[in-house]
Amino acid sequence: METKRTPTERHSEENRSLARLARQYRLIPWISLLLLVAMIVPALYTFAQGPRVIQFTADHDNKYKVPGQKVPVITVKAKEVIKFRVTAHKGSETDPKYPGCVHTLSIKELKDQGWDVCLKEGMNEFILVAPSKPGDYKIECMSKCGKGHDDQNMKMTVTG
Ligand SMILES: [Cu+2]
Repeated sequence: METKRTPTERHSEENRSLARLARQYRLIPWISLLLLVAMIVPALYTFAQGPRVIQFTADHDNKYKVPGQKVPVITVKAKEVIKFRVTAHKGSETDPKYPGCVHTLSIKELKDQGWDVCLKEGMNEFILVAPSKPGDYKIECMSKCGKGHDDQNMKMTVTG
C-alpha cells in the first residue's frame, strides 16, 4: 500500500536534499583557499629568493673579468631582473666627465633603460632589467680609465 506523504513530509524531504547540496558545496571555499595558497606560495618563494646575482670585476688593468671565464660574457634572459655585484678598481686615469667613477657599466642602446651605471672604487650593487629584445649587446666602459680603456668591453647575450 502506498503511503501518501503529507506536505510537511515533502517539505522535510526537500530540506534534506538541500542540506545534502549544502554539504557538497561546503568544500568549495576550502578548495578555493587551497588553490590560492598553492598559487601564492611559489610566488612568495621566488620573491623571497630575489633576483639572480651576477658578479664580475672591472679591474685595475681596465678589463671586465667574470670569474671562471677567459673572455668575459654574461648571459641573461629577456626581461630578467638581475642583481649586479661589481667590484671595481681604479685604472691609471680618472675621467673628469665621470666624477667618482673608476669605470662604468654602459650599453649605448640601453642607456635610457638604466644601463649606464657609474662604478665606484670597491663593491657596487645595483639592479637592472634585461632588455626585452634577445641578441648580443656590448657592455662598455664610458669613463676614460687609462690604458686599455678603448678595449674595455664584454658581451651580454640576451636569450628569448
Ligand atoms: Cu674603464
